[in-house]
Amino acid sequence: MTDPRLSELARLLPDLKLSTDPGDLEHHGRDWTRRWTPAPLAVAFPADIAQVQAIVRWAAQTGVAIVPSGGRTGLSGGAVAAHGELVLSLDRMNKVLDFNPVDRTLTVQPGIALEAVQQAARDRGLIYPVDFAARGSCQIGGNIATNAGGIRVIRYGNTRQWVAGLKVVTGTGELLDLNKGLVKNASGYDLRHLVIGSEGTLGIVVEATLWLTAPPPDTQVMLLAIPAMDALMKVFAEANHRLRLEAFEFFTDRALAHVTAHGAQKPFAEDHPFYVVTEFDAAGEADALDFFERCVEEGWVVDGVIASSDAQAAALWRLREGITESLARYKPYKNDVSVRISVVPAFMEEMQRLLSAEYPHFDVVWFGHIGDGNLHINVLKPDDLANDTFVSQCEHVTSLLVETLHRHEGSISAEHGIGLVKKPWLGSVRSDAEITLMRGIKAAWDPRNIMNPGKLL
Ligand code: 2HG
Ligand code: ZN
Repeated sequence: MTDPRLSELARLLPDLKLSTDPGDLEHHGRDWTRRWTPAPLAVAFPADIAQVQAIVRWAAQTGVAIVPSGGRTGLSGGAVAAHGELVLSLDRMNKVLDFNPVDRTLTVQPGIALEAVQQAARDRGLIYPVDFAARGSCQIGGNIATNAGGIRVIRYGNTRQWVAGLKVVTGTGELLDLNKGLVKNASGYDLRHLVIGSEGTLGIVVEATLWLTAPPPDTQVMLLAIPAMDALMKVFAEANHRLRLEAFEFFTDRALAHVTAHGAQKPFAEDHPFYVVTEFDAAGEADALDFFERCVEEGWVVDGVIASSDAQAAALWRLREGITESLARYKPYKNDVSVRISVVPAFMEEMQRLLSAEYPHFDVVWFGHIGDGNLHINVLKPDDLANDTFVSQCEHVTSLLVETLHRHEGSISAEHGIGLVKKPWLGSVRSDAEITLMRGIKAAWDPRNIMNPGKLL
């Protein structure tokens, strides 16, 4: 530890695992955005809350910024450490601490993977229903810090809905114990909800109590081929009316081309412009057939398959969940937007028109949680285009998006957060008065500005 600030930290906490190994700095200094060169000062791996508090107090004294670090699967640069920050990894705080069958709560440390939380719930005959493709790598602390959404929001809501209590270390090193698992607690500002979605800028989640729920009855998974954009939301309205939906996800022919080139099985002999994967309670099997027949009669759906085994259901889901990975090698420029559900068709049509007029050479891949009005738009870099030109053209794409979203009263970030990537556009979704209040809140929780500075605000 040649840096005197690190020597001081090592002296204060002789048992703390602290690394300046170049491999660790590289690995823990970045998230899935891959846009910034990682350059943290060091990576700390605290083992308990007391160590987290001591690290934060040391940081407040020395002025070293902290980047809280979970699974770093984020797509907005929220967990990037590119300016000599201390990465505070929660990897070692990854245990289930308690289960209460009466409250139906699971208390966990923040570094536990989402998939392990889901498994712990299943082992106790219940479910933790927030779910998305990064489940194996992302951590619950990061899910809370970003209010993660995913593929079952339509049924269960975002992470926010499942957080019964939170322990948080603020920017002064103070430990807050928020809400303590209460269902009802009308005692003023709910600070728990301020922390959820704050992207590590207010404090570090060091323990979470999560609500669990009963598993749904058996579900069925269906893949539909859809011939035109305006049919998409008609199919959604019909499905939502007739079925008890668990998920309603869409992707385009471009997305399917990438995911099948990456190893997934092509589902239909013919190609179609749009596809929907939907999952719903199996109890409504007859309704599912009625729904399908109606959609076909109306010409909204031209082909479909219903999974007849768990393996087939998994294969259909892979078509949707494998998209991000299948695009990764193109270093896509990602956008994650939302509009009201009813506005989706008008917004998509307008945006498609603008993009094909201005950037006909771009491979633009649309997919996402269309039943929540949440669309992912990935722009892939053409091989023959210089990286700088690509980035500046993509920033222009984002400006087009921002204008179009503004007209349609949407948001520039639906579920991926603001981080570094969308920071220039925060003002397009939040008023000056809101941003002033947000800055005031940040200053109250983190007066030395050491908690993930430069992200979000
Ligand atoms: C998803 O819905 C994730 O699969 C990732 O939010 C989206 O890669 C993306 O743009
Ligand atoms: Zn998503």
